[in-house]
Parts: sequence; structure tokens; C-alpha cells
Amino acid sequence: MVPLRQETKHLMFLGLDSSTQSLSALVIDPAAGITVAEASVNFGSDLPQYGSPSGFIPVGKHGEVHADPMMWLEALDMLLAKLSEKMDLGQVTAIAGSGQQHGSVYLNSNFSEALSGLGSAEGLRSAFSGVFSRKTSPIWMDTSTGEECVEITAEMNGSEEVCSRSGSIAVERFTGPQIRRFSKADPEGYAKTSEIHLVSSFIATVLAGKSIPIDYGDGAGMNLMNLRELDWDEGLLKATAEGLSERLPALSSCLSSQGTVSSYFVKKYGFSPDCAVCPFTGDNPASLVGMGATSPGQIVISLGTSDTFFAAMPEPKTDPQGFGHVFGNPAGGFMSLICFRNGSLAREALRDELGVGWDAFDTGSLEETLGSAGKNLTLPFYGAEITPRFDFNSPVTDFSEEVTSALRIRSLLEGQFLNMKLHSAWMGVAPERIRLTGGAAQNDGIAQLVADVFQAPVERLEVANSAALGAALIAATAGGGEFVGLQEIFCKSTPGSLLMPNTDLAGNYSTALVEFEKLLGKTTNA
Ligand code: ADP
Ligand code: XUL
Repeated sequence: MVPLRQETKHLMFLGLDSSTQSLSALVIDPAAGITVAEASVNFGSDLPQYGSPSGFIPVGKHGEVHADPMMWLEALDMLLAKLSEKMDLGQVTAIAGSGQQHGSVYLNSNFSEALSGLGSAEGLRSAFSGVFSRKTSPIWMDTSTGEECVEITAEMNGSEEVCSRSGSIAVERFTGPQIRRFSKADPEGYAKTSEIHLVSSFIATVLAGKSIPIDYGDGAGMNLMNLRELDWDEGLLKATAEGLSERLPALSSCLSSQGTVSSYFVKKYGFSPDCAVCPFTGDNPASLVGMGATSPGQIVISLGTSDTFFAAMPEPKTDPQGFGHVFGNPAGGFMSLICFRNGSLAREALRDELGVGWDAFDTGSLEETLGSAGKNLTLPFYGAEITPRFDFNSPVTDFSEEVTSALRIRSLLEGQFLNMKLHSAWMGVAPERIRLTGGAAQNDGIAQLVADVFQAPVERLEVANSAALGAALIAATAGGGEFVGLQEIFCKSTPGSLLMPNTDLAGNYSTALVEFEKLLGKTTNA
């Protein structure tokens, strides 16, 4: 472990978030209580040569959804170039980060040499050109591993065992089933793989120029880590693929600095050679930190590419239906998480189909259809859904009124939040207040619908990118700060942003929830 510098004044901490659609950075100065600089690279618009307008390769077969890890590296160079124009990166004391969860990067024996030679490289793309034993990385949207999930479950004598060890039943997007599928489909490629990283630990490793552990929060999204022991689970490893333990990095808390930044970043972007690198966590655990929700009692809903619903938990409680997951809480203990694949991409699909802008989803437009609240149902799935499992590529509707564009928008949003309410009931928490984040949270109309469907007040925080903020707070905590004090400073709700539920709609939505569940049951069993 590398000790962090001891000065107490104006230390700065960098948080990075490598999410599905973008890589972003946020630098905080805790002593001054301010965000010093922010920058972002959008994979679709800034790196069009990768043909991934939404951050992944759009032509996957059999449910495969992959992204090019080289795109993430090029984005890192671009991002740090942008950030270094805004501030002196030599002031940064420590870096922490987060990544889209579950995605995996497969590296061959050239990787360690590329890491140690990084200091003299000109760019990340050329430095890492020969290091991938699998050219593309499966990401969290991949649903291709149904067969492997069945095999792992059988080998472990049932879902209950997999769930009690790892916090989730075998899940298609989780890393273990993905590794198994690769080892079966391309045994040669697997044999040539010397190291497998998550998206998070891969970026941290490149920054440090040496292998950085996988953090417990993100490691729990692999179906490979034993939640109680916080270590790789021998049984799960064996059930997944041969020789897996020697291919996985160590596990660690994201709060421990594990190295300093590689001399490549010192020379190219002006980082201090003492700048510490912490293990990166998953975007959802980082968001839990950035939303000020690391202590039990707060519910967070994130409306990003996927929609997620999560909360801190003192004890790991598991979802009997198998849709919910238990991950590590960066502050210690656990968090529950439910992921809905049809989040912003479904909202965008309807917006584009109707040829409207986001204003059609905003308060002004939604108020016009208030009288129809809960009366027209939509199963809001434009692509395969994971909560619940659903393989249709277009939404199913049951309208009691004449179909109009405005009603379709209201009904889609209501369907998304009714589905969320239905599938989070197992957590047994009636949300008293919901903290909302993610790109769509800034839309007042969407935020008001969350308040109305859940019948709970909704608040939004000043900093929009909660995962990058959470990562910066992790870096600051690893550097000697403590979460509670830092969260009081940085996780304030935007003045005037609190939205109260329209209590007149409580009845409409409790009826709609029952009808929605029936429609779901009918369609799934059809
Ligand atoms: P991720 O972190 O998963 O890449 P973000 O949390 O950054 O995603 O959210 C990006 C999404 O936010 C975009 O795909 C877009 O659909 C959505 N978004 C941005 N602005 C609005 C808005 N005003 N109304 C609704 N959705 C929006
Ligand atoms: C969580 C999940 C997504 C990704 C991408 O299980 O799959 O939320 O982390 O954001």
C-alpha cells in the first residue's frame, strides 16, 4: 500500500466514471468544498470511428452486446487532455473511479510488458495494440449466456447456493457466465488469456501501469466473489471455467490506494508522480456514495442508459425472484440493486419514433394528460429486458383511451416506474424520500412521474454525475477524509428541486400497479 501525502490544505481528488456512453471526470477540493473541474468524452460523438453511437457495437448476434476496449483507452487520453486544459493535474493527490458493471476485458501475455513500458509510449492506443486476447468486451447489456447460467447453476446444485454465495443467482450479464461462454466458444483465446479485468479495474490498471485489484463493490457483480468472505469463491470459480483463479486479479476495498499513476500520465498530462491510484468500483456503488446514500434509509433511482434502483443495506438480503442483486457498499456493508435494461434507450426510442424532443417528456406536456394518469398501460420494453426477463423488441400496450403521442409518452414513463415499483417490493422498504440521478433526472416531468407513481417526494442533487462525484469522494476518503463529512459538503440537494407527489393520483397508481402486473403475467405466459 502506498501512503497518501499528508498535507491538510487544498488536496484535490479526481473521480473518473467509465460508463456505457461516456467517460467523465470530476475533480473536487474538499477543503474549499468545491468542484474544481469537470470534463467528459462521449463515445458516440467524440469517437465515431468505433461505430458505437450509444457506446456499444450495435450488431451483436444471439443477445451479444460488446464494446471495443480500445475505445475506452482512446477516450482516456482524450479526457485527460481536455481536463489538463482546465486545471493543473499536478495538484491531484489521488484518483478513484467507477465503471459500468459486469463488463470484462481479456488480456494476453503482452499486457504486463505493455504496462511496464507505458512510460515511454506516445499514446494509449499504440501502447496497448497487441494486448487483447478477445478483441471486444461483453458489457452489461449482453444477454447471450443463458446456457452458461444454467450450467453454472446445475454445477452448484441450484440457484439458492449461487445466490447465497455471490449475492445474485447466475445472471446473463454477470462476468462469470460471460467468461464461461468465452472459454467454451473460443478455447484457444481463453488459453491465451493471462488476465481478466472488469471495465473498472482495467482503467485503474492502465492508470497505475500495473495490475490493480478488483474492488469488492464491483467484484460482487461477477457471480464469482463470496460475499461473506470477500474473496474469490473456489466453488464458483471451478463451476465457471478451468484455470480461472490464476487469471483474476486480487480483490480489495476501493478505499486503499494501490499504487501511483504511471509515468506516462505524469509526462503527458502533468500528474504528480506521487498521485495515488485507488481500485475502481462499479458505477452503481460509486453512485451510492455520490448520492450521499451510503447509510441505510435512502432510496436512489438512477435514470441513465439503464435505470437502476438501489439502497444501502446493513445485511445482505436477497431477492426471492432473482432479479435483485447484492453488491458491496464502498463505505462497508452491502447495497441492493435492481437494474432495468430499458431505461434511457427506451425513452429515446419513443422520442425518436414520435419525432419529438425531451420537452414532450417534460412537465408542460405531461400536465396536459394528467387526467389519464394510470389509465393506459405500456410494458415499456423496446429491447430485451432483464427485470423481468422479457425477449420482445417492442412494447406491449393496453390503452383504454384513443392512442395519441402524448398518451404514449405518459404511458411509457408510467410503465417504467410501475415496473420498478413492482420489482423492488421484495426489499420491503416504502421509500420516504427518493434521491434521483442520471441523465434523465434533470427532466422535471420525468422526475414528477417518479414522485407520483411511488407517492414519495423526489430530490435531486447539485452534481449531476453522481458516479464520478462518488469516485472523487472515494479518492478523498482514501486520502484521509470520511464519507459522512464529505457527503454533507458535496451531496446537497439542488435548492428548489424537491418535488412532492400528487396525492390525488395515489388511487390511480395503486389500481394501475395491479393491472400492470396482470398484463405482464399475461404477456410473459402468452
Ligand atoms: P450513462 O451514465 O449510463 O452513460 P447518463 O446518466 O449520462 O447515462 O444518462 C444519459 C442519458 O440521459 C441519455 O442517453 C439521454 O437519453 C438521457 N437524457 C439526457 N437529457 C435528458 C432529458 N432532458 N430528458 C430525458 N432524458 C435525458
Ligand atoms: C447493474 C448494471 C448497470 C451497469 C451500467 O447491474 O448492469 O447499471 O452498471 O450502468
